[in-house]
Amino acid sequence: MNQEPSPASFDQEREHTRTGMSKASLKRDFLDNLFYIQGRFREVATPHDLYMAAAYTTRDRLLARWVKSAQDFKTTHARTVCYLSAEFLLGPHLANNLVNLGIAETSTEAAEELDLDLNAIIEEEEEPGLGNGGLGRLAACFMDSLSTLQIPSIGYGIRYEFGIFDQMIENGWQVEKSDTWLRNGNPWEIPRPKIRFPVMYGGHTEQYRDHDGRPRTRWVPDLVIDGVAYDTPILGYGVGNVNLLRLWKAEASESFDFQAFNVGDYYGAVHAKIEAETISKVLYPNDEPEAGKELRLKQQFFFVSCSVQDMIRLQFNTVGPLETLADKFVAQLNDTHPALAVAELMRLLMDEHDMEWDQAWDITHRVFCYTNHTLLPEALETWSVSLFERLLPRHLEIVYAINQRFLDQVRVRFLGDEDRVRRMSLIAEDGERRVRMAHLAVVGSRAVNGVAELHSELVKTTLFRDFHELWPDRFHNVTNGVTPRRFMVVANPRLTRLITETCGSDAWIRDLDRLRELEAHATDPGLHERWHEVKIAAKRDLSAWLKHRTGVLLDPEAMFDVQAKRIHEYKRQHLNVLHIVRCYQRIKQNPNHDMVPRAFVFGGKAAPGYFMAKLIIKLINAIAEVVNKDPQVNGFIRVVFMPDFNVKNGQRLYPAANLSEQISLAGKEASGTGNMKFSMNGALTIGTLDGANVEIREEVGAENFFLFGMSAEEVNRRQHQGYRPWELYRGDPELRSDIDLINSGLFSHGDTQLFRPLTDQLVNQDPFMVLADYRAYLTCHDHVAEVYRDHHRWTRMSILNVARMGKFSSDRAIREYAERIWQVEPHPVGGG
Ligand code: CR6
Repeated sequence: MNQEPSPASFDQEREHTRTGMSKASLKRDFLDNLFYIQGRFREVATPHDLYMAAAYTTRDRLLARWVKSAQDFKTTHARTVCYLSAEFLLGPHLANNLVNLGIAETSTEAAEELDLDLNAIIEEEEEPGLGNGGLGRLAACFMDSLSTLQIPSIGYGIRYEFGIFDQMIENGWQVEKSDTWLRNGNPWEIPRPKIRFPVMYGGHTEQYRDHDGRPRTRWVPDLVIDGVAYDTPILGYGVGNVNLLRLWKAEASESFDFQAFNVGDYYGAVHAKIEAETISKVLYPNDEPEAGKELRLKQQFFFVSCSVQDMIRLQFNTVGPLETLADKFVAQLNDTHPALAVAELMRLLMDEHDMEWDQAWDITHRVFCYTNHTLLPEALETWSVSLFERLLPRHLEIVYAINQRFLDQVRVRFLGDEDRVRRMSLIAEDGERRVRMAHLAVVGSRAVNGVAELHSELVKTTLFRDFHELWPDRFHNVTNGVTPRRFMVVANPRLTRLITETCGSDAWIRDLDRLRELEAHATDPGLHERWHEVKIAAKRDLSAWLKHRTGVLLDPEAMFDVQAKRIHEYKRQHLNVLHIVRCYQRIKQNPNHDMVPRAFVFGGKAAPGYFMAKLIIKLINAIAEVVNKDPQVNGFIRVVFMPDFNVKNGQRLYPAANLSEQISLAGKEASGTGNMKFSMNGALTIGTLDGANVEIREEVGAENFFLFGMSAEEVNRRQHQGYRPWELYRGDPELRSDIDLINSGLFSHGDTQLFRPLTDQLVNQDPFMVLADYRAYLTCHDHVAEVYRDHHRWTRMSILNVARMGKFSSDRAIREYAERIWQVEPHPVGGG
C-alpha cells in the first residue's frame, strides 16, 4: 500500500525516529548489531545470531532511559526500595522488553521487512532460571511493577552460574540436566567490575580499644572473596523509569596476593580461585527440608554482605551521613534467605563505621522489613550454631547480643514466662543449638507480612503467635500479585487484543481494575464466539508444541485441565492423579459412559533429592502411557506431562487452560501465584480454600469458582481428632479400587512394588490428607464437567474471571507495600 502518511502518523514517525523506536531505526540497528557484535550478515546468521542482534537492539533502547533514571535518582536523593532476594526468576527478557518499550508491533513489522519471524527469534532466548518457583517469580513480578509504578528500587541477588536445572523426562522419570544459561553470553547484563566488595568468612574476633579508649570488636577472617556486580536494567511498562537488578558474582579477591600467599604454589592459588567462585555457582532448592549445606549459608551471607555494603556506598555517594540511612533506604527481606542482613548491617555500622549499639540498632531496625512465604516447618531455615560460628563468628556474637536484649524485653513484658522466652529465642536450645533465621528476621524488622489474607492470619496465630502478642502492630498482609504485562500481554497476545477491542482501550494493562469493563459484555454472543476462538487457538498452539516435545496429541476441543507448579506432596498432584484413575475406571467399566473429553496436563519440577515428588512424576507418566494408547479411553481422556516447566513454558500453558487445579491442602499454600496467572487467562479454578484461592473466589464470585474440600480449620480439627486414612481407604470402594489399580502393576508393566512408597504413605499416614478430600474433589469435578457442557455458561464464567482479576496485579501489591510498609513515593522519570 502506497498511502501518504497522515500528518499525525508522520509526526509519530518523526518522534519514533528521534527516540530510536521507528521501524527504520530498528532495522538499521538490528543489521548493525548483527554485523558489529555477532560479526555476521543476514545471509549466514544463525538463529542465535539473530536473537543476539535483536537483544542488543532492544537493550540499547533501555540504556538511554536507564542512565536518565540513575541520574535523576542520584540528584533528587529519592527514597529507594532494596528488594533482597536469593532468587529472581525473570523469564525471557526480549518479548517483555519490547512490550514495555511499546515497540512490539513495530518490531514485528521491522522483522517482516527483513524477511524474519520475530516470534522465532524470541523463541531462541534461553531464560535465566535464577529461582525455584513462586518466590523467585514473585520477585521478578515485583521488579516489573516497581518500575511501572515509578518507584526507585534496586533488586539485589545472586548471579548463579547454574540456575534451576533443566528437566528432562526419561522413561517417565525426571532427569536433571544442568542449566547453562550463560553458555552463549547474556546480552541483558552489564558487568560492573569496579563495583566490587570484599566478603569475609571464618577466622576469629578480637577486642581492642579505639583512639578514644572505647571498646571495639574487630573480625579477623581467614577467607576473603570478592563480590562483583552484574546489572540488568528493568524497564517499567510505558514509562521512562528503569530500575536496577544487581546480581553478585563471586570471584577470588583482588587483594588476595597470589605471590605472597602461595609462594611457588601456583596450582594452590588457582584452586583457591575456583573455590571462591563456587559460592555463586548454583541455585539451591527452596521450600524443601533444609539441607544444612554450608555452601548455602556462604551464599546467603555473600549476597547480603555485598548488598548492604553497596547500600552504604550509595548512601555516601548521594545523601551523605549514615545516620539517615533508613530515610534513604528500605530493604525488604524476601523470606529468611537474606535475614543475615540484619546482623551484617549491625556489624558494618558498629565495627567499620564506629557507631554505638543503640544507634546502629535503631537504624537497622528501621531499614528492614520481612516477608514470610511459608508455614511448612521443614522449610523454616535454621543453622546450627557450630556451623554459624565457624563461618560467621562476629555475626554470631551480634545475634547473641540482639537475642539478649530482645529476651530481656520479653521477660519484662511476660514476667516469669520462661517457656515463652525459650520459644521466642533466636536460638533453639532443644537438641543441637540452632539459629532461627525467621526469629532474627522478625526481631530485626519493623514490619512483617504474609502473602495472602489467610496466610497472614495463620502467621499471626500459629508461626509467630508469641511475636504477634508482643508486637501486634508489626504484622501485616500483602496479598501477592503477578504482572499482567508478562502473563497476559506477552503470553497471550490474542486475548490482549480481544480485551483491548472490547474495552475500547488498553488502559487495563497498567490499571488492571479496568478489566471490570468486560463485565458489561459478559453475555454478548459476539464476544463469546471470539473468546472461544482465542482459547481454541491457544490450545492448538499448545497441542502442537506438546506433540512435538512429547509425541502426545491432544484434541483442542477437549477440556484442558491443567496443574502446573512445583511437584510437592502438599500441592497434591496425586489427588489429581486419583481423579484421572477414577475417570479411567469409569470408562473401562462402562464403555458407553459419556463424559466431557479431558486433556490432563501437568507441568513442574521436583527437587532433585525429593523421592516422593519424583515418584509422582513417574506415576503421571506411567498412567499417561497406558491411557493415551488405549483406544477405548483415549477419546475421552489423555494425559501429558509437559517437560521443563519454566517461565517460558508457563507462557504457553496459561493461555490454553480451561481449568486450573489449585488443590493444596488448606493451610499449606502460603499464597500461590499460578492460580492468578491461569485465571487472568480465562481458566476457571477448581480449588481449596487455601492461600490466595480464598481471595480469588471472593473477587470472581463463589458461583464462578469450583470450591471443594476442608477448610484450614477443619484440617486442624481433623488432625487433632486423630486422622486415620486407612479407614477412608477401607470405607470407600471407589477410592480403594483406584489405589489398588495403581498397585496392580497395570501402569508399571506388572511391577506391583514401584508405586508402593506412595500408596502406602497415602493409606497409612497421608500427611496432606489426600484421602480426606478425595470424595469432595470427585464430586466437584463432576460439577465442573456439567458446567463445561453448557458452553455459554462456561464462557460467561471465564469472562467474569478475567474481568474480576484486577486485585491480583502485582501493581496493586506493590502499591500496598509502598504505602503501608515502605512509605515510598513514585518518582517519574521523563521520556515515558
Ligand atoms: N514456594 C509459597 O509456597 C507463594 C510463594 C510466593 C512460596 C507460595 O505459596 O505463592 O512463596 N514459598 O509468595 C517459598 O518459596 C518459601 C513458594 O514459592
